[in-house]
Amino acid sequence: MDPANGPIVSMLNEIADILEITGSDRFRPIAYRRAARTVEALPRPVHDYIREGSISELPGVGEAISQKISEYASTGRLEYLEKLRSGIPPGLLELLNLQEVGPKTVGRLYLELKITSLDELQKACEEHRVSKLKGFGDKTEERILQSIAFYRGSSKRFLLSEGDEVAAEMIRHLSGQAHRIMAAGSLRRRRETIGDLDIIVASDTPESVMDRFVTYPGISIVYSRGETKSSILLKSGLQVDLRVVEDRSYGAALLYFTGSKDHNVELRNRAIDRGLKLNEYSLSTRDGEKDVAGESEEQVYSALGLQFIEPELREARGEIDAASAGRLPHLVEEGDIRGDMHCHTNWTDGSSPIEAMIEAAEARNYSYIGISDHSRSSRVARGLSEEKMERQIERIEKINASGKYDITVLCGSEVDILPDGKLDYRDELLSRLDYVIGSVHSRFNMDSGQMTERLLTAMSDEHLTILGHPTGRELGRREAYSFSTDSVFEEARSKGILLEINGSPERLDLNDQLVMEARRHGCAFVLSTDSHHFTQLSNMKYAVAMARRGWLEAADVANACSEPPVARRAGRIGVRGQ
Ligand code: DGT
Ligand code: CA
Ligand code: CA
Ligand code: ZN
Repeated sequence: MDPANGPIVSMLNEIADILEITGSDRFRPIAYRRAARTVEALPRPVHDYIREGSISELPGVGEAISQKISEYASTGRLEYLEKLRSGIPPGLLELLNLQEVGPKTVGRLYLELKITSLDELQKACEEHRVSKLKGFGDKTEERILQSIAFYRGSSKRFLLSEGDEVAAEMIRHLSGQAHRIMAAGSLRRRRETIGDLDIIVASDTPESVMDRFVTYPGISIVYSRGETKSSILLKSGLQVDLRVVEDRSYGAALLYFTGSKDHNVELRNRAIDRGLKLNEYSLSTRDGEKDVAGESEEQVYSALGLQFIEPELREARGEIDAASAGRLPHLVEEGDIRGDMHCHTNWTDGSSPIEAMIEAAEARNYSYIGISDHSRSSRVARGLSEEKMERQIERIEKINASGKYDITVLCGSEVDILPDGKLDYRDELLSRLDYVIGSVHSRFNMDSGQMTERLLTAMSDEHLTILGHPTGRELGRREAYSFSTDSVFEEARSKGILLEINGSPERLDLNDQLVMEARRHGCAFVLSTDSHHFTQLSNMKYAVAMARRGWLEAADVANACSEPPVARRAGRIGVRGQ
């Protein structure tokens, strides 16, 4: 999505939510959601379409909605929405953040139990008033309570992708005042979520940097404003810490504020062992008289007798010993990736046509792209019937034969792993596909034994190429389902089934910890985006981030090879150990 369109999409969805909560109309919410999807898929800012006068011609955006978009785009507010908001208690909308609760449920909780906030909902569940409602039961009540706790616990951290957006804007905002500038902290280490943002600036005029910092748009509170150190809270709830240092300390400061804390502790001890002192200003002699290094991180690591350690590895997981022995892995890079194997199109729940996905893959200089729409049981995702799947295979054969594109287009499918472990298409159809991603999209709450059986059954199907988003977790929304990673990773290794590292920002699945665990089993991986729009192919960087944090090299990654990972059984996957 074009970032400028984000607020408009939220605005349209909020209107739909409120209309649905109040139940005043059945069709208007659908219209607003459709318009939101249209705006989300626009390649350019909405302002351009308003200027060109083409806004009301977009699919699903009629006269009434286009007027609202224009009002919001030009004034930053919408009278209609403010009126809607004032008609319901303000706490109701927060309930929509709960995984178990949609707008219709919120409406019923409000009308039938007078529930207007998270606290009241929790109380009502604890007093078993919710399970008395028609269509609700003890189980639902239990699940609502769990999602309240989960939401409360997780809402304090931000997605890495959200941090990236703010960091990029902040760097743009400050760059006129800085010699050098970088986001440090967990963001630079590419952790899956970030607690706050840490920005390091090298400048001779710290005062002007601070002046500029506190004019950042979207500030809610200025916590502190000092000579070299300031902190703000943004309206989104994200805190930003800023440090300004001299050029000669930039590397030492970057190192210190990139962390992790445990990595820093090990580095400082190593400095002490060598009669040196390391802090955020420099690496110096013990008495602090003479600086040994400080301008760059490379200098500091080298003066400590270490290879340069990539930020993603700085988690005190053995990287300092490895760097000392000259045995750090040569981490996989985004530029190593030759193709994306997990892409949805407007044949199912994606919003771009096949051709747009291919062109986006070409623009990334890939050698191949795999189309993997949903299978028939994924009803919400408009999964393809067997007939439609066959038509898509033919369509992609035609596209390849046309010679219109330089890259190879593969026809795969993201096939549901059904509750009994069977794959969602008949064998004959599966064998016509170039490859099969098997994913769990239903019945997440099985116990660990059942879920392990389910996955192992799916993996015993010779058509399965890739295990998709293997744990099913969605950050801040749904926890991983439980299964024996030992059994599943062992089976993946022995059968040569690839484990997906899904780079969709709210999935990041496998995450870094599980990547490490699977790597120890000797598994091979595929890095993909699960794109539902052609712009999302750029999420590959998040899959790469998890891979790097899991110490993977290009040789561990099937789609870092020029041959696409398709013919698993024929042993053509060019991956280490296969
Ligand atoms: P976060 O924000 O929770 O996602 O995680 P970080 O790693 O960004 O942590 P943060 O923002 O508290 O601090 C940034 C870095 O500054 C941290 O990774 C290491 C360094 N740092 C902060 N406090 C300390 C400390 O007390 N001792 C040491 N050695 N380093 C610290
Ligand atoms: Ca931080
Ligand atoms: Ca911080
Ligand atoms: Zn999926």
